[in-house]
Amino acid sequence: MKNLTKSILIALFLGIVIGLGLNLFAPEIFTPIDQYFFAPLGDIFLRLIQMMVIPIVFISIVLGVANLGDPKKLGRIGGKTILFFLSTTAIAITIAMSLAFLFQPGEYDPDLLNSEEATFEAEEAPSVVDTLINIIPTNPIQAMTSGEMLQIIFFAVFLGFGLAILSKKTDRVLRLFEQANELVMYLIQIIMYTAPFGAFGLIASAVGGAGIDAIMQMLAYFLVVLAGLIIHAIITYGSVIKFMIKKSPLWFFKNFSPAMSVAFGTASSSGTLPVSMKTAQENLGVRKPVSSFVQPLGATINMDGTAIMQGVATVFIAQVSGVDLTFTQIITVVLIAILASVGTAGVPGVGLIMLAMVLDQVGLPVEAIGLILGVDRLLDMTRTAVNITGDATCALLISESEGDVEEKKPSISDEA
Ligand code: DAS
Repeated sequence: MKNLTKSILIALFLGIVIGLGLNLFAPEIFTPIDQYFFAPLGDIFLRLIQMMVIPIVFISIVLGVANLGDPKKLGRIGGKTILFFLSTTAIAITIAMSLAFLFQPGEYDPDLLNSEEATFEAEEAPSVVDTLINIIPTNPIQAMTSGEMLQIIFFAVFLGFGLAILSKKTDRVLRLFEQANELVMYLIQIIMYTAPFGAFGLIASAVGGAGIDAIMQMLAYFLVVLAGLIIHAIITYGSVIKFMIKKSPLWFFKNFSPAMSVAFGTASSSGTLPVSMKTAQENLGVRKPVSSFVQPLGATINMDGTAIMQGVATVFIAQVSGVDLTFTQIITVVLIAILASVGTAGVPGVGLIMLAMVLDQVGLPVEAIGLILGVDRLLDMTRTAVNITGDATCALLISESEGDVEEKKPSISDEA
């Protein structure tokens, strides 16, 4: 897995250079190359890992909950997980809005709102109450075929709970899930060999498609979001790792880097789940039952990186629109952004759908999202890497606090 990061980073670097190079010097041939080479490379890899998401989420949660055994332990882990997710997301959006008020990215080009890009059609985002009720699947098989992550998670927890209580009576079923988990993890290992090719195609297509001018025009906004993401990852997660988990943040980020690079390449927390769970278990020593409960849940409801984009984007769009956000509006943005991330699975671009909901709640022009669309894919890749890092930090913290971390020599010294 260690060499995987290196090969993905090399692939990403080549993709950026070639994508930008074509966009700048040979735009006329970028489109056919993108259509017949970059995009298919990226799509093939994305589809391969997305193929494994439902199996790994369902099997590992059933297994994780069944192995936790004690329902009280499940309740304790669930409570700690939700508390961690909500508090780190609140910190994330506070960092984001503070940076946006400090650096005022929307003040650099006030007539941006009149540009033709400011036209974005908002999609209907689910209300929080509907989201909570809809977590219970009326048809678990249909939930799996339609990829309703929260419903799949609910059913898997329920099934695992039953296995834990019935114990000996259903040990063959448990054994079946254990063998299925081994099989799925092996298949993921094979798929990961294609990651560098997929990452190359995805980044070349994204960078070549956005072009240097879109990035330059939105540079202020782009840099403020990037700063928020980096600060949150290093300060917030770094502090939890150092002062609560008592590990070296460098050790953590080095060992989790294979998953972060896949998340960056795919811009999909759910799609990266198979890799992020495997990396957390094998490289960070997170116990399987905790990893397979916390990380799938986190990939769906915990999106700190997304909350950071939403915080900066809301202030940016308010500034571009000449609107001074009131304190109440700011609190509303924080709460809506936290709640908005609950009901949507971690797939590319979901953050923008939720941003439309946030803007709508505070009366800001939703069509202004069109301004940030050009650079959103690159920011989506970065914020997705932050999203899954928050999930892994939570999983390691809880695994340690439950005293169940597998005693495994980390692949890189933790004295780093
Ligand atoms: N791409 C989403 C994810 O997978 C994040 C986002 O769209 O903001 O986490």
